[in-house]
Amino acid sequence: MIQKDLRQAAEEVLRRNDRGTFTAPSPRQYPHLWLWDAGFAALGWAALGDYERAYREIRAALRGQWRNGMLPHVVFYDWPSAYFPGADVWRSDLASEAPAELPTSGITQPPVLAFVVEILTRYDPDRGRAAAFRREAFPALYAYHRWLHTARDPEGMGLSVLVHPWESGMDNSPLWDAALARVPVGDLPPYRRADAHWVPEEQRPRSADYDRFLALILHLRSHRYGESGVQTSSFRVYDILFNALRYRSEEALWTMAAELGEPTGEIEGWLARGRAAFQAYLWDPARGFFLDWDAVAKARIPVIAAGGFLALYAGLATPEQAHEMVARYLTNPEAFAPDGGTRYLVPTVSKAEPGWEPRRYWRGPIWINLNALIAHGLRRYGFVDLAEQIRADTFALVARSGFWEYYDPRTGEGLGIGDFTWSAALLLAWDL
Ligand code: 9YW
Repeated sequence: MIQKDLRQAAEEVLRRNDRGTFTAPSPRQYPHLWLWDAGFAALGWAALGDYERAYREIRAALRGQWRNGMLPHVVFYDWPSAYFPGADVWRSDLASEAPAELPTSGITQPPVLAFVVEILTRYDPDRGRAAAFRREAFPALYAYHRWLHTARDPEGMGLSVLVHPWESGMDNSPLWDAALARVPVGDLPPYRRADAHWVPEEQRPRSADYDRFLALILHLRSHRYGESGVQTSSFRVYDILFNALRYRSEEALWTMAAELGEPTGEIEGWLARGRAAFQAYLWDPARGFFLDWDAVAKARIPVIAAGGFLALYAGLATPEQAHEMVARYLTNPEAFAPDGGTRYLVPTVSKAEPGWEPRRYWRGPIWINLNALIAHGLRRYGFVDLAEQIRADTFALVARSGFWEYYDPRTGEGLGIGDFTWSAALLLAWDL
């Protein structure tokens, strides 16, 4: 159970960040709709009992859908703003598939919406409303997953390829260092980042990263966000977190399809191929961990990052693999576990990685969305005490510092932007 004062504080964050149609991840730093943030925010609204508001959040995300099925990672409600790169950089109007009236980005983000919708409609006490919302959301979710399996599986891997680090949700993770280093920067137009205005620079991605983030957008834009841009992108990776969440969402899609009397055969094919691909390409027997795959280098990415544990969330690890990952890494003080230097679970990246930086964004700090998903996965495999330790650590971080974007695993200090939506939403929805 969540303490009353924490619950109230979390509710206040959601209400402050509520823009009516959508919930800004942070009104100053991220003033538009982000795809996976919208999923987590919807869970928060549901935990407050406001299912109407939760469904409105999902509708706002789905309104950004492209005609080819893609759900963009940013929908630019409330544009213009100081956010960089804004709608004027993305120029979704260049793509014939994009919605005409609503500017969006041209890439996607981790596919959480289908499992979020399944959870919302499972708990909604108004069964008629829940059934109607499933019926309403299902076609868009299905089209999105079909896009993930076609446009985003050009090699027939059974996995979806990412063509921008932002699609992973973990922008500057050390996972991408080698792949990003190969991205040609060329002549970039001059640009001004807005992010470092609100947050100390040492906690944000470096400017060399932003140059490459922008160069990748310009490449995809020059192909009008079509499939030729995906196939020729100098950054192409198969990520565990993304594909595990895709799998979990497709289990949810299957459940919804079965209940709605829709065909389930195609989804069963996706699930079977996804499960096989995790074992064939992503499990690294020597390291005893799931590793991302670099499609340009044609090699596994030898970085131990917390996203690997999401294979447990999706039930994609064998019991033996789960035990090995936990024993070798999660409970190992040289990797993720507290060692006196760090005091909380789960740093985003193993401390043994040369790229580990405990205060810099996705390179080491603790993120509450990953903690919530990892704890769920651990419970699924019977690691109940460890799941409880992550819950206790997460609640302690918030009680100590408030609802920050991320936290220093050594001190518990809040980092990035404050009053961050998903930190509040997932505390409320921890048990959903
Ligand atoms: C950006 C909104 C987003 C998150 C991402 C996170 C960050 C930066 O903020 O992205 O400018 O898009 O990395 O996961 O969805 O909270």
